[in-house]
Amino acid sequence: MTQKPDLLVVNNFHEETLDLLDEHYTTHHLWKLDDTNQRRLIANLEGKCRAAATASWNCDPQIYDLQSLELIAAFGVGVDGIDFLRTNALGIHVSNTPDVLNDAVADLALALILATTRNLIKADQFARDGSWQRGPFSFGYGLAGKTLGIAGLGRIGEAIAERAAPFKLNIAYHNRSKKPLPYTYYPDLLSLADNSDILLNMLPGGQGTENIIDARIFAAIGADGYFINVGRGSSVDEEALIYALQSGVIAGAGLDVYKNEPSLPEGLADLQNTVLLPHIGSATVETRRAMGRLVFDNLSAFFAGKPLLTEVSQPL
Ligand code: NAP
Ligand code: 8YV
Repeated sequence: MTQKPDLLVVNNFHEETLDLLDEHYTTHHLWKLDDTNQRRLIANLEGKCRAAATASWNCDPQIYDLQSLELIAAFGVGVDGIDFLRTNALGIHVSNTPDVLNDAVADLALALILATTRNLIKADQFARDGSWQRGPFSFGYGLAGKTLGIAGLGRIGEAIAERAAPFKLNIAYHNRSKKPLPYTYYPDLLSLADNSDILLNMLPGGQGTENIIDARIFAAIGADGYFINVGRGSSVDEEALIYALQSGVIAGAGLDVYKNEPSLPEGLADLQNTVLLPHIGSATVETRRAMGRLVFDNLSAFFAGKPLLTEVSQPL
């Protein structure tokens, strides 16, 4: 019987996928060990372990000490957890899980837009706790004829735009480059915010987008406007967001992502004009399974000496 290849499992990103990896590889679970044993494991794997599997947005930097590492197979599309300065310098390949999660994340984005503009979470509470007996629930805002501005019209952004059109929303977007699509393009984020009733962030995280959504953007969204974030919390100046929500600079916000997950910024949870979700964009049984399968397939391709299915190249 041939020996199963060694695989470093960095964190507990998806139980079902970890079981699959345990079956096919000699797995070494870094996340199960204390600091001393983690360092020991990395040293012991030197020369014999060529691949690691990790969550894409969160990766233990100790793995870069493993000089025999050639592949990081990441679970997730947003690779802001990977240090590309180091992978590029060390010649480590990186794969991620694009496309298989577009539908789930786009569905969630639409759900969040509706929940926020129609105040659905509070309405549910209102019906349950008897408040309804004392009078009707407050009005929400409609979508027909409004403009949804998408910051980051990529794979997921396009899936959101397709879903938004049947709600009679006009679509506008900002990317660094214009696409041959029938949506209104704004070459800068401020103009997009200025011309949107709802601004939705679908940008990747990382240095290029850090704090890009700041007080100026909230002022441009305006007092009748909403901010929705399904991209990354790192793109948002959260202090400015909280101030904008407290002082009526914007009407409300629906958020799936935050800067310091799983913590929320102080004061956010007290605000009634928000819908707050715990980073569940891709969290369906089917999607997480498909993401895990893609991690597995990238590893299989690597160990078979074939090209990776979904390699990320991140020029710096
Ligand atoms: P994608 O296809 O790469 O789309 C990203 C878009 O953003 C591209 O169209 C790109 O266009 C634009 N962009 C990138 N950097 C920019 C910048 N500095 N300024 C302006 N536009 C910029 O990625 P995707 O698959 O749609 O995923 C997008 C992100 O969603 C991920 O990176 C991840 O952070 C987040 N995400 C969140 C969840 C969740 O659970 N909430 C789930 C999955 C993904 P240009 O290159 O033309 O600028
Ligand atoms: C996470 C995501 O990967 O794909 C991304 O970029 O943000 C999510 O799908 C998910 O939370 C699994 O860790």
